[in-house]
Amino acid sequence: MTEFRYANAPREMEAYGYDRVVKSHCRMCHGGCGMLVYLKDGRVEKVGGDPDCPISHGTVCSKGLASVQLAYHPDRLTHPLRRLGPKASGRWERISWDEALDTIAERMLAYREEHGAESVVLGYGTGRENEAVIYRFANYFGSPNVLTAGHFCYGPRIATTVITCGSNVIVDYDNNPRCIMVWGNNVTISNPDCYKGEPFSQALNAGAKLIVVDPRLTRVAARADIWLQLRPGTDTALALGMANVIIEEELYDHDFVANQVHGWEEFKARAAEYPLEKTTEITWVPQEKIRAAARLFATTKPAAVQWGVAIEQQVTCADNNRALLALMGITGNIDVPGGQMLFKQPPIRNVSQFGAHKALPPEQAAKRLGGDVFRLAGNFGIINPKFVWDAVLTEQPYPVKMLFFISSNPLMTRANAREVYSALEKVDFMAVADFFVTPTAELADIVLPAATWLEMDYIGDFWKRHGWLLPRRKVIQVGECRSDHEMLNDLAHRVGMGEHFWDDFEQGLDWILEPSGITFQEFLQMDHFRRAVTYQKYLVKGFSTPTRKFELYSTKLEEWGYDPLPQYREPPESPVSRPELARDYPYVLITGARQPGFFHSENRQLPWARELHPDPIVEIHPATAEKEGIRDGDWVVIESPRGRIRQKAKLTEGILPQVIAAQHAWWFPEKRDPGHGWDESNVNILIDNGYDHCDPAMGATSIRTLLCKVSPEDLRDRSAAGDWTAAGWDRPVTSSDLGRGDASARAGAPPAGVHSDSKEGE
Ligand SMILES: Nc1nc2c(c(=O)[nH]1)N[C@H]1C(S)=C(S)[C@@H](COP(=O)(O)OP(=O)(O)OC[C@H]3O[C@@H](n4cnc5c(=O)[nH]c(N)nc54)[C@H](O)[C@@H]3O)O[C@H]1N2
Ligand SMILES: Nc1nc2c(c(=O)[nH]1)N[C@H]1C(S)=C(S)[C@@H](COP(=O)(O)OP(=O)(O)OC[C@H]3O[C@@H](n4cnc5c(=O)[nH]c(N)nc54)[C@H](O)[C@@H]3O)O[C@H]1N2
Ligand code: SF4
Ligand SMILES: [Mo]
Repeated sequence: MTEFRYANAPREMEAYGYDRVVKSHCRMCHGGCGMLVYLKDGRVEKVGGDPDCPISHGTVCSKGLASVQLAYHPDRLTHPLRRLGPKASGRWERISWDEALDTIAERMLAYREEHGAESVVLGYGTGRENEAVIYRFANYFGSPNVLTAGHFCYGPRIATTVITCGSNVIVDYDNNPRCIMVWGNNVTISNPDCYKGEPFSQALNAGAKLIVVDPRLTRVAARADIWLQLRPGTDTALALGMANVIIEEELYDHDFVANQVHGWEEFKARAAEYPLEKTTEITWVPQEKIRAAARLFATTKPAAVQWGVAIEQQVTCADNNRALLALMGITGNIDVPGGQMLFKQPPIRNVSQFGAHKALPPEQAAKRLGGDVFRLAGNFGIINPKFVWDAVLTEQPYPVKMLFFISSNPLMTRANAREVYSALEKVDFMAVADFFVTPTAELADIVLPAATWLEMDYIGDFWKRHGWLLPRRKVIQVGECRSDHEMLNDLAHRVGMGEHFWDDFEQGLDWILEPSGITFQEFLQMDHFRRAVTYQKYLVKGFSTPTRKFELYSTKLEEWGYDPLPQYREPPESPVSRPELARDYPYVLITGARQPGFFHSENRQLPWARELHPDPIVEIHPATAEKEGIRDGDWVVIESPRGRIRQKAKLTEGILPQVIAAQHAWWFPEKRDPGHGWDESNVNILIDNGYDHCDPAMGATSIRTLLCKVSPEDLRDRSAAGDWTAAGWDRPVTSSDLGRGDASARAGAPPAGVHSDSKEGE
């Protein structure tokens, strides 16, 4: 195994008695940060940032630092389990890998035989670099149904960029944008997808102007030249209002518009529907601020939009994306240095080739759940989860008999959690691969122990659009844990698909790298690599779209029966669209803003992460709190027409009085009953997942804008609510609840380095 020399490593090894320092690549989130892993007596003692990493430059976040606490957590699954009692009884027995995989294989084959391959649904949540192997498995098996978070996360950015300009657009931080417009993103906390907070912060330090579009005063918003505190869910209107200013004031890039775009006149007419007065009325952002932001963005070159998931989790998901793409395009910032890059993949087999999408027979692809309803999503193989729950619960349009979740906790992370519970409870057979027995896994028949990034060899970041590849190196083995790649490779042989897989998964990694002429073993000798970056490729070949132009007017959306131009639509549940409901539920609820330390439902068991956030927090404006009789730190009840949950109030002037922001994915691993408090503070209980609450093209569920009310928790009321467990109710979580003694003693002290999120104090 390659061991690396970084300036301080030998000194640290000597001073602290480490045996080895190994360079690897973190994956406590979507990945991206180079890590140095310090080992002693075969155990990982600590991890720290790798200063040579071209993406993170030595910085790491609080989740990355807690990797060791995850790997050696006393509650971790270390061998496969089979459920003994009824679902959620918490009774399990240890079984061997052979027994577990044989049982899963037997069930898969039987369901395929009886109900068709489509009755077996594989699922994952957010991107964890196992997607390609999961798709490969499903495609060769013949199931068109891979359930992901892609309907409302990142999938929309991929789908809309592909139809508009051929590929996802990435901010070119290497060439210092002079103006950055952060839209629905909190990059220094979330470090998502292709981005880390560090290069963004460096661009600001180098003098970039900053515009932030966010209903909450984030730390990034606090640094902004202009902060547009919009009404949640009104992004398309705001973007079109800005486009209108840019067009009216002739601030657009005349050359790009004349030569590269399709549908300029139509787009101009659409933008003209959003004069400032109307835009302000819809968005609640003052006219002069919209005008100032439009001018700043259009006149500072190069400029880029750093967009986030908030724009996707709305009914105007696709139109939000397309309106922002229009702003990037008409200001001439596409594929220019310091603007919005269209990167080229390194010469390897990419995720789509590895995923073997062509192997799925067309008659099976045609059976994809909801593929003909949300047609933009359907064309990218993306499913809205409700179709799966419906197919389990009603057997329409056909029965789904088996769910196999590999890295997902849908009970905590999908809208209408009570419906999710019913589906997981009813489904004939369910397997889950995870690090812990989560509330979702408690409903499974078989649970498989997954390996963390410290326990696997892999090609880091190979799905991303920034073009870098970094080796991930296996340094430890914990129990019988196996990577998702290895377990699926093994399972593939057991369901008769061995010819499309490998004797050993390392051969699969060789196959990915083959076009570049190196093997995985040779890759392990390298730090990283990337294809040379080139700009303005469209000047030679045009854009990879049907018209070869940058499509302001989408010919694909038109073909699929949608409005080819972005258009604002009022959220289905807002004070404007539902004034009567708003009398009882007067506040606009946004959910899910990312927290340092946690990754969705993950890390609640890790002491370093939980210490940052012991309790679920809901942000409320002081004036609203006063009106509702709520004090800072009170437990409050948040209610929507679907149900109620409890979180702890944090009063802040950084939010509008009409808006409430609740955290998502909260469960309580320290509660030892099999429910682990999944329905106490789970904001997804409040959220409607009906098809009318989804984007018509992408199927994105509106989870950022709904109506709610808040009130102080009535203690008598609480004991009457039978569905809330009482264990651990009033006392703060303690380290012994989390099994801390064991894990943190082994984890050692945090290493030096910039913790891009842990300073935020949000
Ligand atoms: N209300 C609301 N809900 C949301 C959001 C929101 O903003 N608001 N955000 C949504 C978004 S954007 C997303 S992407 C989804 C995420 O949804 P999920 O991906 O389902 O969320 P996680 O809680 O991260 O669940 C992942 C599970 O996989 C396990 N795991 C982690 N890594 C691995 C691995 O390598 N292998 C295996 N086998 N298991 C692993 C973890 O222990 C965890 O239990 O949540 C969505 N839910
Ligand atoms: N620490 C941590 N990091 C994460 C994750 C995590 O769970 N924890 N999850 C990962 C995943 S899967 C994803 S998708 C990314 C997401 O990362 P981001 O895109 O940064 O997403 P959020 O922090 O959820 O939301 C960003 C901002 O959008 C604002 N917002 C809410 N509603 C609206 C709206 O209607 N319009 C606008 N313009 N803004 C709005 C919120 O106030 C918030 O500050 O983070 C990834 N990284
Ligand atoms: S942002 Fe944090 S969790 Fe994500 S790769 Fe970097 S250190 Fe790891
Ligand atoms: Mo996500």
